[in-house]
Amino acid sequence: MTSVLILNGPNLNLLGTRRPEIYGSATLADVEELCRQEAGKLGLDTVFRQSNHEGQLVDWIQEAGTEVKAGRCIGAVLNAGAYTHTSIALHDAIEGAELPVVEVHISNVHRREEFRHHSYLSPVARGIVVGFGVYGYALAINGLYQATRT
Ligand code: CA2
Repeated sequence: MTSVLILNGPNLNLLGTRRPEIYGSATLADVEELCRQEAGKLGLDTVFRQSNHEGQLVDWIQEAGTEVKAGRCIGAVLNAGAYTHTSIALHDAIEGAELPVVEVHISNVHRREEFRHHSYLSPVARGIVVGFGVYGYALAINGLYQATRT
């Protein structure tokens, strides 16, 4: 069965425990379930991961590139958290792996602090979903599916 990778970066394990005014009340486990439901409708398996470590995310992106080339995965939905705004390593990993990525942010980063307005990942992403809460993950899975099927 073909899979979709859902990657979550630093502090997203705290979802639903603090800052509900920004991130809502869903936990990361709720997001995983939402992704499973949405991917299931498209006939896709879900691989759902979170790490607070940049290098771990790089490793997963590289592995996903291999899976895509083997036809076992359509690409990744990536909420890289704060690494979005800092990480040339993640930019290079996505580019190097030729991994189809949809960048997702729960909050509308453009309505927030200036330092959240720039993304190192957007130039190498197939698409971007921001500001729709955790429902953005469902939108991103659908967008990735449409963008990669030919
Ligand atoms: O809006 C998003 O999804 C973000 O990627 C979330 C990141 C933030 O650094 C980005 O600028 C935008 C932060 C994730 C941390 O989430 C927390 C959840 C609950 C309590 C504390 C942090």
